[in-house]
Amino acid sequence: MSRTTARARTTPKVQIRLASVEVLALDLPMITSFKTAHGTTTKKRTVIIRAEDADGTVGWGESPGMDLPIYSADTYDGNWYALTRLLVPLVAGKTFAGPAEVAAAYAGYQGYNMAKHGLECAVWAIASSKLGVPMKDLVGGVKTGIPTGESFGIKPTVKDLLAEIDQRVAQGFCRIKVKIEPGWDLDVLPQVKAAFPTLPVMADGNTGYDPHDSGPWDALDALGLLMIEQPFPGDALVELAELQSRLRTPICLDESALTFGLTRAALKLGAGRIVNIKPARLGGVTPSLAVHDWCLEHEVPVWCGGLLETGIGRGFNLAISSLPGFTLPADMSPARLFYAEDLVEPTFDIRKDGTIAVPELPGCGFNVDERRVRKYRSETWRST
Ligand code: OSB
Ligand code: MG
Repeated sequence: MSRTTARARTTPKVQIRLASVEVLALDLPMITSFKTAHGTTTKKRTVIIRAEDADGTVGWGESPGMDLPIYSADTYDGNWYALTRLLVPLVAGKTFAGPAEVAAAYAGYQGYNMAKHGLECAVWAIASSKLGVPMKDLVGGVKTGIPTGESFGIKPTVKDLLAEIDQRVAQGFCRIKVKIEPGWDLDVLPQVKAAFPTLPVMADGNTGYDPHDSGPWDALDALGLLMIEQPFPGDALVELAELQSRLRTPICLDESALTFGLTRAALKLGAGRIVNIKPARLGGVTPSLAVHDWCLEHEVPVWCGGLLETGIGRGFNLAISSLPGFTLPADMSPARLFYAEDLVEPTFDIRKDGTIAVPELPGCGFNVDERRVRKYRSETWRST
């Protein structure tokens, strides 16, 4: 893999005084449902953070929690609790020398990674706007377009799945990820490979398999998949390492990679050979950069996953994906594929070459449509 090193990154030094922070709970109608081994998402509740500097500069962030603590311990209600009761009260009204200092203020608190991520992003957005430098350049990004794949939920029939893949491939998506669960694997993946023989295909188990069952692994291994993402529960590192040792196909860590330290430990144990960096799961920009840098140094390929973020969250994911270690296609489906309306205007889309442009605007990368944010809001909390 590429041995290019990241463009020199110095933690941006820009004074930030968090004059006020607003936390907004949103109910976003979805136009399609998304089914994984974890369950089905039909309506997305998300938490948006609007931070304002003493000089009036505004920064936006997103904490994309789930309704239930199945993907990780992070939930929508937990995000709300952590942001309004723990994190924002700790930093509001205070002055910091840069975004990393804000993250350091609550580093002693365990968990609440997605809440931490949204707040850190809002502060990075302020730093980016004050400096007039896009996020991509602040984090040392080098790419201008991110090759993007599509993640396909579990469908009623294989025929439905194949028809949907066909559509997406025509739109430019350059890799497909098929969600699997026991009973939706060996009848599905061979047909997908046969129908799209030259397209990179991967499977995502979302922790849905019991490590003590024999599983579909040997048959899936013979298909030449790009990778198999998180077949076993997040903490089943020993079992993941045993499986990886007998497969040719790389295992990719998602639910296991909860912090920088745990990700490193899992890789050293051989529990996987690829990391899905989801900045929200890892707890922010700072830990995501740490995982990226370590993986680049140790030649572990990484790629950027998603949590069905709106354009606000996707803007940061795109900026982080522009780092040189991100050598595999991202899960970065345009918000128009699952939301009636995005929260940014214009929204982003895939280009004919299968990439999404890395935003060049300072802040979250896109123009936030504040009217829409308020239209979908169910609750607001303000620091002052
Ligand atoms: O495992 O990657 C996952 C969405 C919710 C929870 C877990 C996952 C996903 C996705 C979505 O696959 C990908 C996206 O945001 O486009
Ligand atoms: Mg996954």
